[in-house]
Amino acid sequence: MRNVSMKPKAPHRRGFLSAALSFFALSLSACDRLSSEPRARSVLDAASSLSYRVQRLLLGAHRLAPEYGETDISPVFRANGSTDPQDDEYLDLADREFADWKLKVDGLVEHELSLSLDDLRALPARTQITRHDCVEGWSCIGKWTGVPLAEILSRAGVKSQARYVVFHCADTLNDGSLGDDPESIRYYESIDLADAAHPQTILAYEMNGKKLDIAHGAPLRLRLERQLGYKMAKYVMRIELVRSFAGLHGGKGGYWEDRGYEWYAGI
Ligand SMILES: Nc1nc2c(c(=O)[nH]1)N[C@H]1C(S)=C(S)[C@@H](COP(=O)(O)O)O[C@H]1N2
Ligand SMILES: [Mo]
Repeated sequence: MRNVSMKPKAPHRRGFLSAALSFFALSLSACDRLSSEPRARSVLDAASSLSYRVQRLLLGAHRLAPEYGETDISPVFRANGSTDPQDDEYLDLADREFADWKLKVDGLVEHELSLSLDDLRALPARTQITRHDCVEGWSCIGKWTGVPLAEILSRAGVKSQARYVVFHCADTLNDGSLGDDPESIRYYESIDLADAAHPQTILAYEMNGKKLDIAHGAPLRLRLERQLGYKMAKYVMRIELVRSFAGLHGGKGGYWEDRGYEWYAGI
């Protein structure tokens, strides 16, 4: 499925730089503060800080994931985790083809946002063909189109106290992998501001040239190309800027992190 002789396409650095320069500068300074600040350090220490810090150092915060060509796209892109959410709110939105859906952006921002799919489509878009790696050991190559997260955050205005971006999803994950887990909570994830500012971090509304389908996270899902699949929240409803994710459910920053997976799932 993976064509190893294929050369990654040239990255679109310039577009990103002009679009997100100010936000980028902010996130770099946030990064510096992060490494010197004891409280943030202790959260990182609990969440695999070694691999996080080593990867950041060796690979650089802004290294691009490889991009592929149209012929590399997997004929079938496996869907995983929630693939057909049965939550009432989600079913109502899906019934009307997400015409009433709005992405909320709140928390430590200057301006709260509420964006429809049309609003998102009117923003600058990025298309990327990338390989998705699931922690379970499978990979697929797909083409994703969406809005760079940096575009949204620069419109919301990230307050200086913010350190992380939390994604709140519509689905209660029930794939049987947790047995009879009495906890019925919706999927959630978090990333830092350096990853939020990365050019390949997009909120995708299209997959392989078509409207994103329900199995793969309609109407909007995160693509975070340098980390494993579980970081890439599907069915995103709300984006919250926070100082710390210690108060979010189990305190490890994500649904699977709270069940033992690493917070920084670099590949
Ligand atoms: N909201 C939500 N996002 C999610 C999941 C999920 O169950 N719910 N599963 C994760 C996992 S483990 C993977 S591998 C990818 C799967 O994305 P796909 O269905 O498009 O292959 O979504 C991730 N994001
Ligand atoms: Mo996964």
